[in-house]
Order: sequence, then structure tokens, then C-alpha cells
Amino acid sequence: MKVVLIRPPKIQGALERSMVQHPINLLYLAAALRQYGRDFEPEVWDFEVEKFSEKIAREKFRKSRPRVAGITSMTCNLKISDAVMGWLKSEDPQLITLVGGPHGSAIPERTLEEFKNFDLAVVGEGEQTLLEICGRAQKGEGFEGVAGIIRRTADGLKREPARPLIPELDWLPNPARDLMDHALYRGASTPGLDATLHKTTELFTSRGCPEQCIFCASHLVFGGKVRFRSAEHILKEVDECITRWGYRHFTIDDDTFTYNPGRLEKICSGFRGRGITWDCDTRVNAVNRDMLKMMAESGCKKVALGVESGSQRVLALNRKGITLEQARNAFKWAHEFGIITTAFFMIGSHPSETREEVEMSFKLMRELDPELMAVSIAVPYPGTELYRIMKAQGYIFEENWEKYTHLHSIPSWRTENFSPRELVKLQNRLFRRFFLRSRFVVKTFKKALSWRGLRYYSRSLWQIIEYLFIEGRN
Ligand code: B12
Repeated sequence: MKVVLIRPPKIQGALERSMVQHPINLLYLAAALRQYGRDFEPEVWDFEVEKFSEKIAREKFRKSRPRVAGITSMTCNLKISDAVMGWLKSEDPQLITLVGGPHGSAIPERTLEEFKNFDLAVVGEGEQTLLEICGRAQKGEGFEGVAGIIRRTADGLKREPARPLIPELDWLPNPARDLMDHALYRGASTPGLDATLHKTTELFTSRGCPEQCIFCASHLVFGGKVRFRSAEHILKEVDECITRWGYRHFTIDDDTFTYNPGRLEKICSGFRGRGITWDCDTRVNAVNRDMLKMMAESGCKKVALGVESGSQRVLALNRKGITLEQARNAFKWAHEFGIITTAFFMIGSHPSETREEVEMSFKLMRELDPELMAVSIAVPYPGTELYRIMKAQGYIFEENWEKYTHLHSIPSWRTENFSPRELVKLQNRLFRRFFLRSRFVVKTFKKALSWRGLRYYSRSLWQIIEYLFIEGRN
């Protein structure tokens, strides 16, 4: 039985155009269908990299004639995801259509009410639920009692019981990377590392995050507890990536990669033995000097760290769970061992943030002196505490999901002290003040060292200029 798994097109601003990651979530789902299902033939359509139009989607459908089509969607691309499912359903009204991902997991009933082309919303972790849905579809049965879904019935929407999380993540097969056309992924996996120098894929070595940041939507899928894959299981995947496709750099996209020092040590030792390079996201309170040293020695080229604010008051209110001291130390140590750093900052991570506190963020940015920095306008994603606070205070004017991105739109919300336009102005100002400093430009170009490097950094600088001065917001 054919099952199609789709990633919708991405919102592509200047800052993201050169960046693309493999659709690992869909490749996990496909791998589970192959390993644990009977006669399921999954296909992955990735409209982030494939040509995309209604005509193309319809043609692809006619060619493969799936019984089930599932799409992964964040808040900002729900509308286009619904449109895609509408086109496919009009080709075959019997097609079973599913939506999964953080938005559908947060507010599944509302998602099915607003978007009529999804038959089912899958809440949370998807592998086991998809297996059961496909098993039922294969036998021509309905979906009553399938844990982890919301479905349509003659009497309205029905929420089935929650599905327990997979107890042991080593149960997961390697993502089915053989289902993607590797040649289409030409961008960088992460900003700051030249894609042409690093043949890269992404790894997820754990799921879930125990932290309570009020703006984060990650707990909606995997909950507030972290589950780890074993080092052996991860290294088996790394070996497959090296031997089958020649990947030599790995971007680790976990929320909590460095949480378990014992496991980290084993993974680093495995990476060192293979002579590969890697980068990761982590938290300033989850690293120490020894860990960063070990990471650097095992090929870690870059760490991205969420700082969010230069005000300890805001950090307490947004429940980031870090101190400014921890931030200072983490950046100092990373630089000591030659690791490139990205610092993530936010404006409005708590709606009471003041102009003085935004200025404190800028001062901290300069002090931390990361190679890269991103300032986001905090977005009140459904299911987050920030959403609840802002909704209760009447700050959200309109829930136009397409505007729910950190970088591209004029927000359809305000904070206590800033209007939507002021939020954008502040964001642009911080970007400009950070990236267009002569010290930063000189430091970055000194690092370029080669023509290739120079080309890469010049292009990156141009993208920032394009984002700030040319692109515009809607
Ligand atoms: C890697 C990542 C990215 C990658 C792209 C990943 C991708 N899938 O395409 C990059 C870096 C490009 C990216 C970009 C953005 N991201 Co992002 N990203 C993540 C991150 C760190 C991990 C996602 C992931 O792959 N997890 C691992 C896989 C296995 O989990 P999963 O995707 O949730 O999939 C599982 C289930 O959700 C479910 N499932 C998902 N889809 C489907 C489909 C079907 C049919 C079924 C059955 C099941 C199912 O089953 C899967 C396996 O169990 C998450 C944070 C997090 N911890 O989740 C943020 C996160 C998903 N991103 C987020 C956001 C906001 C963005 C941006 C909008 C930021 C921006 N620029 O403004 C952009 C949007 C890009 C776009 N599409 O236009 C938010 C989403 C919130 C929301 N409600 O929309 C998250 C949750 C972080 C946060 N702020 O809280 N992101």
C-alpha cells in the first residue's frame, strides 16, 4: 500500500534561502512503516526542495496513487498544507489525509475545524500512530480507538486517548534517507558553516525537553521528559550516513543534546574515532568547560545557544532557567576551544519586556561576541504558556497563522510596551547594530582565510543586508 509523506514549501526569506535540512521527521515515519509494517510503500515528497505547484502535486499523485497521504506542518505553513491536501483529495476523494507536527498537536480540534482537507490530526509522536492508521487503512477499517488522533465523525470531532511515548528510542530504525534525492539538498544545514565545504545531514539523538521556557512549542510533540537514544544506536546511524552517502558533517538538532554527560562522552569518542565534524544546539546551563573541550576535540565546529535576553528579570519571567553568568561562561569556553558560536536572542519573550531591557540584550550580545546571532520576535505559538498569557492580556489581534514566523511578518500581536511595528523596528535595529559593526565585519572576514571562505562570508553578509533593507515585511 502506497503512503505519501509530504513536507510543504518553506517560507523563504533571504536569511533562509541558502539553508535546507533533510526532512528527518518524515524519514523516521517512512522508516517505521517499512520496518514494522506489512507491505507499506512510503514515498517522501519534499516541496522545500522539489518544484512545487498544484499541477506538479496532482501529477505526482496520479503517478503514485497513494491510499494515505500525510503532511507535516508548523503553524506558519498550515494553510498551504491544507491546500495541498485539498488538491490530492480532489484527485481521489477516498484518499485518507493526515496532518502532524507541533500545531496540530497543540490544537488538533481547532485545526480540523479550520482546515477541512485533513481527515485526521496526529497528536504528538507519530511513528506508532501512523503504523496503526496505515494498518487500518490497509484492511479498509475505520479509525475508531486509534490512540493519538482526532478524527471526524458524523457527530463531530472525536478525540481518541493519548498515545504513550515510545519507551525506548533505540526502537526507531534509521531515518529512511534512501527515499530522498540527496542532490536536491544544496543549502547549508546550519548558518555559519559553508555548505560547500561540509557534506551534511542532521541527527536527532534524543526527544523531549524538561525545561519550561514559556515561548517554546517543543513539549507539545514529545512532552516534558527527555528520552535518549543510546550512543551505539546513534553511531550506527552515523556509520550508515558515512558509508552509503558520504556525509562527513552532522548537525545535531536536539533540544537537549548535552544533557547526559556520560552519553555525550561516548558519542564524542565515537565521533573522534570516525574523524567527522559536527555542530549542535544546546543550552548554556547544560555545558561546562570540560564538556566543550571534549566536544571541540571530537570535531564540534559550532554550538548554537539560546540566551534570549540580557535581563535576568526577563529570563526569570520567560522561565528560560539560565543565568547571565552561565551565558557568559558558555560563550567564553566555546571560544577558548575554537568553537563557532551562535547566540539566539528574542524580543518579547515575556510581554512585559521594556526598552531598557532590549538594550541590555544588545549589550550582552556585544559582550558575548558570538560569530553569529539571531534576534527573533517571540511568537505566541498555540499550546505555549506565552500564548496563554498574551491571549489573556488581549495582546493578540488576529490569528493569521501565516504570520506566525520569527523573522518575516509584521506580528499580529503586541506586547505591553511595543506595537507590532515597534517590535519589527527593534528587531531590525538589533540585527543592524550587531552585524554592521566594523569590528564584526573585520573579525568575520579575517576568518574567511580563503577565496572560498571569502565568497561564503560575503554571500552571508549580503543576505543579512537583503533581509534588513530590501526584503520588506507583510
Ligand atoms: C529542526 C527544526 C527546524 C528545521 C526544519 C525541520 C523540518 N521538519 O522541516 C529548520 C531549522 C529549517 C526549522 C525552521 C523553522 N522552524 Co523549526 N524546529 C526544528 C526543531 C528544532 C526540531 C523539529 C524536528 O525535526 N524534530 C524531530 C522530529 C522527529 O520531530 P517532529 O518534526 O515533531 O515530528 C514528529 C511528530 O511531530 C510527528 N509528525 C510530524 N509531522 C507529521 C506528519 C504526519 C503525517 C504524521 C503521521 C506525524 C507527524 O511525528 C514525527 C515523528 O515522531 C523544532 C523543535 C522541536 N524540538 O520540535 C523546531 C520547531 C518545529 N520550529 C519551529 C519554528 C517556529 C520554525 C520556523 C517557523 C522559525 C522561523 N523561521 O520563523 C521555521 C519554519 C520553516 C518553514 N517550514 O517555513 C517551532 C514550531 C512551532 C509551531 N507551532 O509552528 C518549533 C517547535 C520550535 C519552537 N519555537 O517551539 N525548524
